[in-house]
Amino acid sequence: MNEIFDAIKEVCIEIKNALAFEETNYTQNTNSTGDTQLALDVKCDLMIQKKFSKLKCIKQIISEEKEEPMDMHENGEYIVAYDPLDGSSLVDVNLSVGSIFGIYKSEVGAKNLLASVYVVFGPRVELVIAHEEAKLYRLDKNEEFKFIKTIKLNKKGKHNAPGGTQKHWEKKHKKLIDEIFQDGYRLRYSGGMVPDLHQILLKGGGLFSYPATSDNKKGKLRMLFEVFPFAFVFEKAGGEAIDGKQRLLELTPRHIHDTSPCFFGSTEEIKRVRKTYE
Ligand code: AFP
Repeated sequence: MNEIFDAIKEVCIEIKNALAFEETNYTQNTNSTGDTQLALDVKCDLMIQKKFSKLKCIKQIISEEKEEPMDMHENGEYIVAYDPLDGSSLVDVNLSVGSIFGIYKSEVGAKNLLASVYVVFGPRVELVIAHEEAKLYRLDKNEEFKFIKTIKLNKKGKHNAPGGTQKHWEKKHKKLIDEIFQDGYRLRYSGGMVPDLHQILLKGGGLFSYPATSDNKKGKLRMLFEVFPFAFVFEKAGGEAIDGKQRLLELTPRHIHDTSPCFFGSTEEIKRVRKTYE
């Protein structure tokens, strides 16, 4: 597994450089969930594919930017599902974006998730590896990742990141979010899942939500590439991650690009979500 972590550390330096200088033009193509692909999305996907193709321990890769899984090494024991550049639509407005990886044993599925990694490309490049614990690393001037700290969430936070188009929210969801703001929580939502969740993790807690909406009954965020890896991080950091009722890491996608409503937070906030959605 460490060689996969090392490969991710290497490739995200290439992605950092591509983000700084590459054009942000769109291609003619759309990915499996209908997003028009940026040339950068495709470029980052190919960088990761090339890097993982050299690791004999990887049996298969599944990318948000690819229609189907791609076989790598027959005797490999791991499947890596990844979102090469999450929040890519924010690059041309110079906001933080990220990459997300889920490392699965033998076959994909929440119960086979062994570890997850996400990278934040912001003023600094930071990387979180969740295995036994959730650990934060930061890229230093020698382009090496230095360990910073083990991430531990408080029982209750003060930040609220409410996703989804508000006019399509269910009434009960709007009531939940309004009450949380009434209790003095601050709005922290950039439209990039990686920096938004990173802020809640590093600031000790709060709530990120992307619910089912009237225009998106199954939510927007993808289980294998986005939802499961972050659910793993939040649980390792002492928080919780649910779909409103059930632990996200108990869900089983029927298709590799399936999405799910999702709520990530510290325990007090998730308790409020459960009460709303019971
Ligand atoms: P893009 O990758 O298309 O920029 O979408 C980003 C994202 O998948 C996730 O990072 C955000 O939390 C969410 O979508 C933002 O969705 P809304 O634009 O509907 O708020």
